Amino acid sequence: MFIKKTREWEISENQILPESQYFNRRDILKAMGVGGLIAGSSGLLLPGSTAYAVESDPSASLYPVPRNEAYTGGRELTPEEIATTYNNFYEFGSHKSIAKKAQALKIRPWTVKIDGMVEKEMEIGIDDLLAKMPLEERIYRHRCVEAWSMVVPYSGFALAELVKLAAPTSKAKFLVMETFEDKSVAPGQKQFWYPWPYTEALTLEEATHELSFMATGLYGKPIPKQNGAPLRLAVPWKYGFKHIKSVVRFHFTDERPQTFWEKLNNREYGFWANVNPEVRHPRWSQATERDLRTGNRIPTEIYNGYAEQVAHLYKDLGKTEVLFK
Ligand SMILES: Nc1nc2c(c(=O)[nH]1)N[C@H]1C(S)=C(S)[C@@H](COP(=O)(O)O)O[C@H]1N2
Ligand SMILES: [Mo]
Repeated sequence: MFIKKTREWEISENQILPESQYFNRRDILKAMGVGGLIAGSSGLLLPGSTAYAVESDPSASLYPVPRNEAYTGGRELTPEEIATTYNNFYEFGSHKSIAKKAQALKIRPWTVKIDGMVEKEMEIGIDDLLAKMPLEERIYRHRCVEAWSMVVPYSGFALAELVKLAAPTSKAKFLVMETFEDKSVAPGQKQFWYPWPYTEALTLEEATHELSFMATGLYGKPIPKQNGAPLRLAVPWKYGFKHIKSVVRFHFTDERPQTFWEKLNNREYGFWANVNPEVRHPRWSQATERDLRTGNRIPTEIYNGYAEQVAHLYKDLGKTEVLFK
C-alpha cells in the first residue's frame, strides 16, 4: 500500500475542512479512517504537503476484484502515490497537479448513454452497469505521448462486454467515447480554445480486442477522480491521450470521427496513436521513455510491448500512419 498512513492526530481538522465543501462531515471522518475504515484503503491522500479529503465511493465494496494473471505489466508497479498525483486531465488544468481540483467532480448520479448504430439505445446508471459487467484486475503499462510511463493495476471490464451489451448494428465501424462536460466543476472547460467535450474513438475491431479495457478501479479500489472516475478507457498499446477519462457516452457510428487532440493538432496527435519508438513526435523522439517509478529512461517498445496481441490489427497501415493518420 503506497498511501502514506497518517494518524488522525497528525492532521488538524483545519487542514481538511477548508477543502471539504463538497463532502459532508461523515465522509470526511470516514476518509480519515475514523469510521472504522481499514487505514490502507482509506481515501486520504497526502501528495507532498497538500491534504485533501476524498469522497467515499459507493462502489467501494466491489473491490478488490480477482486479478487476471494474463496481464502482468512486465516491470515493477508504479507507486500508487505517483500514479494518483501525476495526472493529465485537462478539464482540471493543463499541468500534472490536478488531483485535488478533480475532487470537485460529482460521480453520482452518473449516467452512461449508449447510442448511434445500436440495436437499442440506452441510458444506464454506473452502478447498474458495474453490476452487469464481469470485473477483474489487470496490470497494464501506460505510455504517455509526452514520453513518461508507468505500470498500474486497473480494475474494470473488457470493453468488448460493453459493446456486446450495446449490440451495434452491422453498419457500425467506430466507437466514439465522450467525457462529461460541466464548466461549474471543471475549470479547464472554460478555456474556449479547447474543443470540449474531450472525445476519443476506436475502430470496432480495436474496441472489441481483448486488451481494450474500461477501468473502474485502481490499486484494488474505486478509480480516483483524477484518474478518470467512474469509467475510463485503457488501451495500453496506444498513447495515453487515447485513454479517455470519466466517460458519459458511447456512440457507435460508421464515420471516423475527429477526436479532441486531433482537432487541436492533427500533426502531433493522430487517430491511431499506436506507441511506436521509430516515429518521432514532431517535437521530440519517442525512442525512450521516463519510468515514473525510477526516473530512469528505458527503451520504448513498438505497441508498448503488446505487438504480439495487436500488430495484426494494423498490418495494412504504413509505418507513419500507424501513429498519426
Ligand atoms: N477526459 C480526459 N481524458 C484524458 C485526458 C484528459 O485531459 N481529459 N488526458 C489523457 C492523457 S494525455 C493521459 S497520459 C492519461 C493520463 O491518465 P492518468 O492521469 O490516470 O495517468 O489520461 C488521458 N485521458
Ligand atoms: Mo498523455
